[in-house]
Amino acid sequence: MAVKVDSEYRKEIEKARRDLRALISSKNCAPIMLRLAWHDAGTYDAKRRTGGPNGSIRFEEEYKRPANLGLENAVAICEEVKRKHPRITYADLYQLAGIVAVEVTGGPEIDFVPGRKDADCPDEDGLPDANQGVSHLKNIFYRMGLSDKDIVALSGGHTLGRAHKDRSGFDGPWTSDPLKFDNSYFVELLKGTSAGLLQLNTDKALLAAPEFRQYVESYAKDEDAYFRDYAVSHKKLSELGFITPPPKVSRTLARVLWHAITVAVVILSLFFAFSKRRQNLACLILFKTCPNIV
Ligand code: TBV
Repeated sequence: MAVKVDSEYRKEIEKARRDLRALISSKNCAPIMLRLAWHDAGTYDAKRRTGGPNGSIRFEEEYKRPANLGLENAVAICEEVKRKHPRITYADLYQLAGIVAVEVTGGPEIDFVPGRKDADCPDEDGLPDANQGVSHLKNIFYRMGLSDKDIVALSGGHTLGRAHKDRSGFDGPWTSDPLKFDNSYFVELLKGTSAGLLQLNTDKALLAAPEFRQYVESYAKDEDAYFRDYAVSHKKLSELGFITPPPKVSRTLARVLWHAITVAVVILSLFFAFSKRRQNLACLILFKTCPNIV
């Protein structure tokens, strides 16, 4: 299910993208915008087909939950953009904000497909708990239909931002440059806590399980590989439960193919009708239908 995306809607999206770039850069709020996009999407349940990126975090009941403390500010910042572009759904707006946050801090470009529908009530709770380890992390992400690779790639989102004592109770950033999106989260994670940077239980879990650790090691070595995988995982996260309309190219292709088939059928039937053995019959039909032709 999706909202109708016409050319006007696409234009509004591009204008909102520009507004978000300027707003996020001037307010230095990329980290909380990325967290907003993640917390709106991260409630998805693939089996029950509930939750997901549906704008439900705009409801007070949802943003006031302990796991979402601080996101009220991000919701308010997005409201400025919503006022200027009221047709854009909250669901699209929050995911666009997350993508722009990654882009303006130097991260990879992430493909954005518009058309998400807004929920009309809050989602059930369902985000992970920072104090738990490997199996909890897996349960939460598998419920969303995401993989071990997605878990590690998305965890690298902690390259941005910091924890706040008055929100989560934790304190400090994961990297030394929390406004730059790079692979330093993985580099720091492998170094351990000696540098005084933050590592939660869920961060450390990525070192404990070999199926996670292989990605941590490869991302720490190769930022390009990290960016490629991150862009894929982030797109998945931003589209959980959202049936994306087929891309424009394939719609055009389908139309061309349809015309080609029609033309082929007409040519073939003409060929059939005028082939030697049926010539008489064909002439007869032609004569009967339009006698003045001969
Ligand atoms: C902040 C932990 C993106 N994440 C953040 C905080 C904590 C966690 C600090 C909140 C605060 O005090 O302000 C405690 N968030 C978690 C944990 C989970 C979680 C343990 C469960 C798995 N985080 C994240 C993903 C993404 C983020 C998948 C984005 C793709 N989170 C994020 C940013 C910030 C936090 C950018 O969860 C900084 C915000 C899987 C700021 O600076 O205000 C990595 C993973 O969901 C843990």
